[in-house]
Amino acid sequence: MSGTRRRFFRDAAFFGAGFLGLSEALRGETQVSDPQAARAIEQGRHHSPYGNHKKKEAPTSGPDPFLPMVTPDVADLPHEMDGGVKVFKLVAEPVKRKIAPFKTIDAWGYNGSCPGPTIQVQQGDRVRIVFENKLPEATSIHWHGLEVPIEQDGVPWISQKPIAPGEKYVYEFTVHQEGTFFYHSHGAMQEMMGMIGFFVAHPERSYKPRADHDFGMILQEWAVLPNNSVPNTAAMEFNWLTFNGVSAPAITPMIARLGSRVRLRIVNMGMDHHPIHLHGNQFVVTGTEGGRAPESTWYPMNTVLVGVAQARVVEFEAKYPGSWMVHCHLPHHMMNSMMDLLKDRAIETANTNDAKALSQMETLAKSVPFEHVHHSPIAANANAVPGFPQDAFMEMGMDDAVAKPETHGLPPNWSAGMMGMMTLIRVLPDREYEEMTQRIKNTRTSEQKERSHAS
Ligand SMILES: [Cu+2]
Repeated sequence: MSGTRRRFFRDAAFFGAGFLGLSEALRGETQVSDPQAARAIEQGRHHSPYGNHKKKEAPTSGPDPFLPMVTPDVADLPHEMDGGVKVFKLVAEPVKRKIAPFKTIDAWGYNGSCPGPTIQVQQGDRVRIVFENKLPEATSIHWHGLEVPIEQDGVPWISQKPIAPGEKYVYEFTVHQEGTFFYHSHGAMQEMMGMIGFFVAHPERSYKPRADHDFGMILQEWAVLPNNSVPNTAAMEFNWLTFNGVSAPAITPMIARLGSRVRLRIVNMGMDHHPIHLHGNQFVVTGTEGGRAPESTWYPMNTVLVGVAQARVVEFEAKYPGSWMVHCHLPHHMMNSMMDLLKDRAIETANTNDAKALSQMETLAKSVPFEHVHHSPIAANANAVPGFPQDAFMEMGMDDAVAKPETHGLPPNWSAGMMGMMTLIRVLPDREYEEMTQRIKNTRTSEQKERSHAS
């Protein structure tokens, strides 16, 4: 038994049982090789608001196959099997995250990613997360929404000792729920440095109706001063808003087939609440951070408020072709920080003529790695109108800088209309959908080849 393992058992015993007064029978049972036995041990320890709905008769067949969720711009965390246990390796570490073509921040995340890689399991799975702390300070992981034994809850000093820099720690539990959960550091400042990732538990028996596409989005806010790369985690005002760690227009659009049913899982890990709006369609909320909602509670809407620490799962029938916006509707969350381009300069748009402002913009544009596309037309007397300009100088077209297979075929200067928490769900008819998925596959394959050549 390694030192880490020994320490784990000692701590689990101290915090999980002795400290909290749990019965002897539960102590030290967190690591078992037989998932069935583990499940039996944990049964009866969880209470659901709907009653003891998890007590089910012996399964006659295995769990239904499930459709994995896609997290745009974030990878899945792979796992290995140890007997019947799914084993994941998660490393907390500093991460450089390019949130816009001209802005890279020093965030903290997991396995080189911020947000951390997506963990996908199935209801009933026994899961082990071998965790390593490569941060310069102590941390722990909380499994948000999951009903796990107290010694797995990841709260420093309450349910475990903080995990010191360089230390490993093993979490292990049975996932008896289904739904959209997430993992995060239980330190408030670390949360605001980006330490969160999806933990999706697919149901043992498929949801009805079945979805054909399943996408996940994590909402985050950042306060990063111009010429700076480190987020100010004490700030209450945010100048960068991201989906899955990227700001529009750099966010990868979602691709769906016309006529399909689309599921969108949205998780908020920030300081603000975000009303997430879908254009051109109505959706229903089919789940929360607590799991699937009964169909009798579904009603049509197109804007769902995702509060801090909440998850909202929405579904809709993609029956209209087009590139439909999915965005936060808070006006200040539909912007990027222009200040990063201006640095210590100011554009004198409010009290000067268009020509001067334009020449300033062009000078600025030369200093950043994309071409500034001419802004939308303005009236000849624009400067005589009180309040001008509002959006006239906001838009920054950067189609080439953010081009990827998923943006293929969008109209020229599409990127000028997108900033902040904003992305597209592109609903494509069969043939275009097939072409698009092939294009994506080809690009990813050649990227993989390039990577393996380089390493
Ligand atoms: Cu918002």
